[in-house]
Amino acid sequence: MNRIHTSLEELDPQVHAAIKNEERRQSKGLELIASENFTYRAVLEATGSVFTNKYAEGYPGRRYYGGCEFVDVVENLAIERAKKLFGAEHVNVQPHSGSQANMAVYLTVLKPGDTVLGMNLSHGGHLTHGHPLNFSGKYYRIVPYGVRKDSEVIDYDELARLAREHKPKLIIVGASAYPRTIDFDRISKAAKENGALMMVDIAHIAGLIAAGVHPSPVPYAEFVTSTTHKTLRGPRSGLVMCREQFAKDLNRSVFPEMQGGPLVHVIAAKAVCFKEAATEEFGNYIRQVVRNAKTLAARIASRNFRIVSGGTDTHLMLLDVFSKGINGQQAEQALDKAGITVNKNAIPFDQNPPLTPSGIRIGTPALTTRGMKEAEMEAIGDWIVDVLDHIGDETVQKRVRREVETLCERFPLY
Ligand code: DSN
Repeated sequence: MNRIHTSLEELDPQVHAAIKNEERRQSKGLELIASENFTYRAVLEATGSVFTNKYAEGYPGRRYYGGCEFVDVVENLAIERAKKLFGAEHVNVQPHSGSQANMAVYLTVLKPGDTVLGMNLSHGGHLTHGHPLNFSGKYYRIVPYGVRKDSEVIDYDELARLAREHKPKLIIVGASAYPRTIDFDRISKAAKENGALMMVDIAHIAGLIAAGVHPSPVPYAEFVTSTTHKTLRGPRSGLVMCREQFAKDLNRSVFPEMQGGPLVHVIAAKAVCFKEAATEEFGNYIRQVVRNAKTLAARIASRNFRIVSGGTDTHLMLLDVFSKGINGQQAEQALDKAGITVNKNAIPFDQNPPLTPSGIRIGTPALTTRGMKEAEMEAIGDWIVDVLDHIGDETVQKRVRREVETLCERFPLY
């Protein structure tokens, strides 16, 4: 028998078992990592489709390989749907990830050594917005901006001052651990006054923007980048939107400058997720994500935990666990034992190192996909505090784990 017809279970029992175990882990635990979600079965089907076999360097209608007629169908669908969803003039759906979406923009408008303003990673920014160990921090001169110490909200005045002082070529906006609405209008004024271009990375809040729950940066920024697997609930991937005037240069930066063949199976899945994100049902989902986050934050705060910036406007919150004498790593590990998955995270002006930071980040997109609502968030808030208030107490962890598993049985995955 031709080995390509053999099932995964038979062909590779070890990989098959790991996938089955991961299915079990995902369904029996509470997934509160703010950047994760449970995607559609349809997206899993598309990413597991025969498009994985296809090379398609180039763009629709202009490929370097034959046999691309159906590739063009899915890429055009993805482009047109994303344009409509976000009101963008031009979209490139080929970046394999959010990092590559950002790199494509930098390659389009920057030269090595150019000055860029980006949000400090320790204030909620992202690795690819200029961290010294990332390509963005190595090839460009990064001037970091951050949040105010008193409010823990972006210091827009300081950002404008830095723009005046450094005259950056590009201002990068967007964050991976920032719970408040971002004022794109205000930042775009600072950009325009100082001759800077603006790029907004909406990876975390793309679903909120698609649903109209967070203001859109598209009217303000020359470039908008995103991932598609967080609040958008699609496949693990990226995209770039830009003004028409940059379209040709951006396309050239993605291919051939940065990538070779696109992942067509993932582009097909992106098309599916953009279609769904335009529906009323998705809007209802996102509104529930935000209600859930607000409820969870309020419940945790009511039990004397400090929430960074006092709460959330979005799908995520940062919890200052160091104010209770524990670090983020201890908190992450204790919650893990209780079946609750979060990630340790720096908080603004953190006094502790990145591997043992002062906070944890908690988000509601995945549990909301499972159908959980305010009542479940209140119970989960109590369990989180019970575990953290009794750090290292295995009896509490085991009790919470049992309650978590009972709750998960009521909200089956797939
Ligand atoms: N690693 C992602 C997150 O967790 O926010 C961002 O790339």
